[in-house]
Amino acid sequence: MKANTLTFIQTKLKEELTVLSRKPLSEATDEELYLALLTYVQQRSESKKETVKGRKLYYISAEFLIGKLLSNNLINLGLYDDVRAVLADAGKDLAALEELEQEPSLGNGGLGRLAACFLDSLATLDLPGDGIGLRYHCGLFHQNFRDNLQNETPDYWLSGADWAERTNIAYPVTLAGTTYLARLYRLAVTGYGGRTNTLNLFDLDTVDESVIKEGISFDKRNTPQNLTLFLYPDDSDDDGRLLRIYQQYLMVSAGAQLILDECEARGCNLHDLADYAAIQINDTHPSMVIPELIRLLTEKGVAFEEAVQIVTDTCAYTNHTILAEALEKWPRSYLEQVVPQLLPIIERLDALARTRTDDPKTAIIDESGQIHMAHMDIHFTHSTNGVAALHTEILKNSELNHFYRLYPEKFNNKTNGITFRRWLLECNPKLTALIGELIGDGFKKDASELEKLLAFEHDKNVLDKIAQIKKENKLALSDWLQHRQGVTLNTDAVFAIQSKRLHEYKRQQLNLLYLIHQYFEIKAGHLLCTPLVSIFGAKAAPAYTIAKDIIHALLTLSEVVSADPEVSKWLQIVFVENYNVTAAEKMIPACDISEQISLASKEASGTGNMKFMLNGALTLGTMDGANVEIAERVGGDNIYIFGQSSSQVIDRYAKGDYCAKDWYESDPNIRRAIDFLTGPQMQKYGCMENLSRLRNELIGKDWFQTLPDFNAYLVRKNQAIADYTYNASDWNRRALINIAKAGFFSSDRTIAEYNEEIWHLG
Ligand code: 26Q
Repeated sequence: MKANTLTFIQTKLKEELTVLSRKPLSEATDEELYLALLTYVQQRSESKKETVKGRKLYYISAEFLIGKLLSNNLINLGLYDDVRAVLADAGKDLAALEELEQEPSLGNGGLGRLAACFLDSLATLDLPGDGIGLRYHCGLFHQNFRDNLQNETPDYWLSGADWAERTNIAYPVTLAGTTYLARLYRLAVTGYGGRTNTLNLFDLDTVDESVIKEGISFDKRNTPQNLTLFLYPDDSDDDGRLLRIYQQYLMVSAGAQLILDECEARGCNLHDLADYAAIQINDTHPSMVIPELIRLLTEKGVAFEEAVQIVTDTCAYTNHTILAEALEKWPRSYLEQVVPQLLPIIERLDALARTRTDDPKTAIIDESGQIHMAHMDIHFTHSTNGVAALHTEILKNSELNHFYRLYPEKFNNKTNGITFRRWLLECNPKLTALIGELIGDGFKKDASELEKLLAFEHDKNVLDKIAQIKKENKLALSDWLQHRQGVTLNTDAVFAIQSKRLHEYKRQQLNLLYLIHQYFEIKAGHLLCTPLVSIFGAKAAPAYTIAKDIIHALLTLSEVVSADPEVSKWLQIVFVENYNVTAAEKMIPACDISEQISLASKEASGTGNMKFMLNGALTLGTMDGANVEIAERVGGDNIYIFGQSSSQVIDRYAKGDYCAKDWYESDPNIRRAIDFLTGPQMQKYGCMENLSRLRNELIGKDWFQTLPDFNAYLVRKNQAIADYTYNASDWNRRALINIAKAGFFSSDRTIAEYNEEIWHLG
């Protein structure tokens, strides 16, 4: 582009960036330009901050998986195209600058990413809502593969320029008798239109990355140096569990002080706190905010009973899991050691709850002295919500039924959502442009407008364009993978992707058994109708042995397949290393078949399922979590549902009569696939210890009932591949229907529901 064709805005922008980078743009390095853009975005977003008059939300969460911020902020501020043009004019490439940014991986998976999507929607909807969390020095570990095994190394994301600004604000927090200063960092959250809100992240000045030893190990007892060093990937040992309590209390105590400070500065007299603040507790990790706020209020002269009422009116709780083992409960001795100041309050809350019911299942402190965080949340907040319709029903009818009977009015559902700014506009610009040409740009603010795409259901030209964009996105993914891990994809193949944390209930092992089965079929001359590229992205908690064994089996199988020219023509298995938000943004737009194959009743919602659908993939899934609502919206012809229903699964657990061995013995396909795990081909590239442990687990236990769903999965998946092959134009039509029906899954809708029914902001 010639300078004289630059618009006025672009000329101004060029001048400002030149000043900030202190050189003519064409002479500035990419690093200098990145810093200049960071500063420019910070200035622009600052000007969109608003003073708050009414009720303000504090979304408190141990995780905010925000992903890279440069492009996201440029899009939200409406600067993306101009910045790209100005840089291009100077011979610079915005994509190269994006590469320089370290991704802040301050979350494990869905729960953390949801918090990030919610912040985007709050700002976009012009609602007053800030986040409160921790500034981990290392985000979720970096995963790399060696000898087909997962290795973990620290993720030093703070090494470059980062977006969070250090403040002079610090709050005292007493942990195990020692007082620390929790330093506040502020990160601007831009809305698409709307306003700028703040993500408040706390840290200690004394944290020291040099205490990290081999891999991701460190001295877990050196609190001043390690407190915010790592985001916790698991809770597998006692020292780690204690450190987790340290982290949680640092976050909630500093957070509660910040909330009270801000509210008092706005004229709140503490008795009316609930008129100034709404606090959303993201799972049980921030639950100690309840006793901490009561402690602070009573210290400031509010009577205990009133403080309890104020906190109940202010706080609401979101449950993200029905896995009993994931509901946090802490031995009383842990809390006595770390936060003795909370114990008398928790005891009074326990006693108060016992005046409401004598049902021991709802006790906060149980007879063995365990403290149940979720129980405290339900008793002492005014709202408990699940994250998809099925999940909320299961909570009400089984897992939390005792509470539901006590407080039916507190229970409500808020089906999760995703921000379309990141998961469509940013990650799939070509599809975004096509949609804009067809129905205008209204869908960017009002996702329900995507339904207008239905008018093009039979327009061959549009359907061809959708297919063409998918192909280009496959090529882009292949290039990216070639650059990153030396793998080139067969872009003529159908792409099936399963990307999410590695967990047995998510059943990557079911996909594994399918792939082994196909290996045998191809060897026997029963070819697939189209080559299949099966892509995985998943991190396993470092101490989760079976999850790591599943990764090992998939990596080993991938080698077996690629070494066999007969099979590799038809099948390619690719495990993307270090799956994170940045990788997801490349993978999701390239997908044809979205694998959402959790055991029905176990996945609370899932949000990846929504991202894939929005980008035109068809779901292959069980009737679990939000898949149920996706199926409801797109209709049975536009999704591949298989497997046991949640009620069948729940019944089977209740009866306790599932026996994996019976399935292994009676189904030759299942037996052949499981036995292959320890057969000679796998032995050649894999480790017998891992592979036989996995085989034994599948035959001897299979707690998440992979085997009963195996045949249904095989049939449905092959049906999907056949439809993709033999009826391409109909496939593209169904992809369009998925995109058109994705509007409901915008986090703008979710946040509007939270606001109308729980928060009442502004
Ligand atoms: C607990 C104790 C100690 C250490 C770690 C943890 C811990 C950490 C993270 C427990 C749970 C998590 C994360 C849970 C999570 O991501 N849940 C997912 O939440 C999504 C958003 O609601 C849902 O879509 C997914 O279905 C749900 O699995």
